[in-house]
Amino acid sequence: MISLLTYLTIILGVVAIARLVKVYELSATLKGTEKEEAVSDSDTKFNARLMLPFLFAFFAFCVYLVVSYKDNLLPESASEHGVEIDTLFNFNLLIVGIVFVAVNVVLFYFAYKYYSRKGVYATYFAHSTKLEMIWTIVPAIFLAVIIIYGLAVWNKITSPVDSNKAIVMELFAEQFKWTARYGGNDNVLGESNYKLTADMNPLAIDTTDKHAWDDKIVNGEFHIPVNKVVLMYFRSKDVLHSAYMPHFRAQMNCVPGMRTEFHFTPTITTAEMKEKTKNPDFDYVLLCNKICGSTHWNMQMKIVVDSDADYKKWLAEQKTFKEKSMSENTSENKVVLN
Ligand SMILES: [Cu+2]
Repeated sequence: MISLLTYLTIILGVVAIARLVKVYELSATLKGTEKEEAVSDSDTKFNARLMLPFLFAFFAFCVYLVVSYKDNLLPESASEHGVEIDTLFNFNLLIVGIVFVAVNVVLFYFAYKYYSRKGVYATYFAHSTKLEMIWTIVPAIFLAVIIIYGLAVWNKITSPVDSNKAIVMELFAEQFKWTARYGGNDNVLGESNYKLTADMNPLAIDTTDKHAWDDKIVNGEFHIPVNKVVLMYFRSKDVLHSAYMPHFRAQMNCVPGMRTEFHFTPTITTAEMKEKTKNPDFDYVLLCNKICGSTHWNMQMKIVVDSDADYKKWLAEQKTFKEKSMSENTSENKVVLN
């Protein structure tokens, strides 16, 4: 019923506007002020002059937006490749910024300078090869630079890493929490398979794989050492999630049924960052960056970047998969480890 009324209102509104235009045209014909005279020369000139203040107001507004929202941009990068990503973004922003300013200045200045005057006509030409060449080749060069530079950075960031030289770990996503798993003493993650998902085995770990037994399983917060390559694998139990670690400029989708990966090197410890930001409450954070359900907004985990010694100490205190399975499972539905 409401939608029918809405349609009727719109249709009647259009009819009313059409009738009003007709009335205006008729009255103009009767007064003999048809066509060009409908907009006087002084009106045109006034509009042309408004273009310049509008241009300045527009740029002033842009500057105001940048200044007032700049604190909401990404915080300082705390990973090796993050610095390169920031440089790449700033380079892109610079090029786009220059074009943005140039185009708008020319747009409004021309509208101001070349307003319609009686007896003055624009030069007409059908084709200019030179002009076509300029506006094809110049943007092509800039786009090529942006794309080649971007690809080079991306290839560097995603190039394979030797897992023997990295801390191997996994982030497991489910509605609505994260679980971290470390390779343990052998630094190898036990095999997993989504088909093994069960109440007593929520991470779907293959309990027959001996590599899994010493894996460390952690909730609430996870630690990583500074200046070491961290090789992360990502899995999901239910729907698409995305592991987002803004300070490390790292984000990777967690896809049900498959395993994704990313590696990075943290460069600033949590303690150093607390000092740098003069914020004693500062913490690195892992967020979910795919809207995955009702409490997606609170799907997060604290990350602590430690010195190597502190990291090892913390990890030694964490329970292994085997210990956890033994202590948490009741006798009748125990995960069988053999
Ligand atoms: Cu999520």
